[in-house]
Amino acid sequence: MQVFKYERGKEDTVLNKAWWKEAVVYQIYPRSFMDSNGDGIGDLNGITEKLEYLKELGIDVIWLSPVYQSPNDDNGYDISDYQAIMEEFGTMEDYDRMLARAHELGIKIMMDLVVNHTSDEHAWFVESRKSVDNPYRDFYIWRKGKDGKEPNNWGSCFSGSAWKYDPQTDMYFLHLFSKKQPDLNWDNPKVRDRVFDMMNWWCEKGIDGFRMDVISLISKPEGLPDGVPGENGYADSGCANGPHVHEYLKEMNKKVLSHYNLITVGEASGVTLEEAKKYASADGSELNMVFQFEHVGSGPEGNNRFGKWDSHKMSLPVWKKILSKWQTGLEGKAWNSLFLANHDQPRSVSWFGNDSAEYREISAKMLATCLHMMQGTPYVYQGEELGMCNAYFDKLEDYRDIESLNAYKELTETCGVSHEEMMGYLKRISRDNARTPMQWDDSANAGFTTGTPWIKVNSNYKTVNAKQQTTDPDSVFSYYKELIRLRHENDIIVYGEYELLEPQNEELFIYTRTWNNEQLMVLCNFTDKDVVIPAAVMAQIPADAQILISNHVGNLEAVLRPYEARVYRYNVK
Ligand code: TEU
Ligand code: CA
Repeated sequence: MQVFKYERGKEDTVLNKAWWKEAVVYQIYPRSFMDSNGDGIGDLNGITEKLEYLKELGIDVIWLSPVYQSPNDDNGYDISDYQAIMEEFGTMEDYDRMLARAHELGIKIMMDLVVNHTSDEHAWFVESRKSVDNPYRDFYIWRKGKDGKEPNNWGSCFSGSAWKYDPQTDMYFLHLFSKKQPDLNWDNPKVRDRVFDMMNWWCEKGIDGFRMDVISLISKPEGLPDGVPGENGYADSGCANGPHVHEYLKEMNKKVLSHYNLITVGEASGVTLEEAKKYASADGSELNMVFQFEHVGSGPEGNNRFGKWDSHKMSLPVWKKILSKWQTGLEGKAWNSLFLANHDQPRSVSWFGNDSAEYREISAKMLATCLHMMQGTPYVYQGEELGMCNAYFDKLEDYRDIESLNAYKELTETCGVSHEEMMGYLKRISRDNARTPMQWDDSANAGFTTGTPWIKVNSNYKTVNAKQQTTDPDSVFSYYKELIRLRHENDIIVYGEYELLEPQNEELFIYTRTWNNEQLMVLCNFTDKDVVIPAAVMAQIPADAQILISNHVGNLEAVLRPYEARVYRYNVK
């Protein structure tokens, strides 16, 4: 296994350095990564086949979306056995082989830990629903109905009520996600112990970390009170950052995490800066870092009538303000994770950049520069390093995602949204945009499968694919490779202090990073026009400054070309 600087016990405590701060993570969504046996579904042997590709890219850690046994109501985020592999993905032997090969190549594996809920087919839930005095009854959250209706007005993240009636015992169980994802009762110490045992089992196997699914939701508010209902009649559960969440994470840290040298990241929708300082405190008592989602939402000006189904785009000043708040707010106190995309978001180049033939590549490189030069641990989502785009499916039948399909039904049937409007939302923000198969080459199905893929391949795979890009020094792939190399070689990119310049500028994102007596000036043009760099900024760049990286050749001194990104490096006193 690759040895990192600052392994456990060898951390540079004075400077607060850690290997996971210096690492770059790559997220794999296994179902869509590589199919090794022609059934149209990506699998573990497919991942093993492609590890060399990731080695070439230079990443340190893979975040593996769930590969556990699952009936796939939510593509593996509904787990029926935490210690078994999903049949479609392979066997535990395949898993062990993948892990061993990754370690040989110096790549670490971070598992997706989905423990806010299980599948309703998990043995615990099968028992739990049998009777009110079953030993597993209190593993889940059961309540009596109120006046023949649900126990409260909480809505599920996947439409409809967050409660499902179970005739067996004439009671309802809570499911913040789909009906097949009942929420675990974290207030029950037995639940916590079973989860911690399972985590220790994976750690003993030699895995290197956990990405914790909706970990901010595990502690439910006392008395499960009604919330303020929205347009569809349901309220937000208000479970984010619940009363005991930090207590439970400290317990997890004590009983599991602190015994191993792990990378840990909590998915924390609804997290505030103050809360993040607790989850990801530099004192190491909970997790290494969290994912916050403020910068990938529709922003304070979005109308939020239908939750995420809103195509408002934040203005650049608002977006910069949010990202900068997280940069400076956590400085020295906690640690950021940096991402623009994942399996729940649209493709970054389609949402934040410009995916037209003319600007796709250069804007993808600009976005990468803007993100990877910040302080935090960067996450690359599969295909992002190729500049893969949204699927833009025209037909509802092409969508697979439970969130998209349920929302289509609810919004068109009960909220008065037209078919056309909803199809527009789906094209922009359906999770399936990120879930089309990885584009390996220009052969049939982009080289992902020899069979029929479980979801359609993006029609642009003949021009956008890994085979073409790995050999092209000017490709988006090669650019990512360079960004990753630079981060590994320059402490300033990892640890430098961040400062935003020109906050009101509507076209340019400009910031500095300062470390010891060096500074980086990061300049990004978010428009398809030439933009003049403000004179005050130019004045700060000394004549002998070097260009560390740029996505444009033949830079003009005081002008940024459409989607140009340029990073200067120079000494400061
Ligand atoms: O997502 C958590 C989450 O908050 C989602 O509801 C998110 O807001 C939504 O997908 C955005 O459209 C995690 C996983 O990342 C997601 O894939 C799962 O479906 C979900 O938890 C349930 O496990
Ligand atoms: Ca397969």
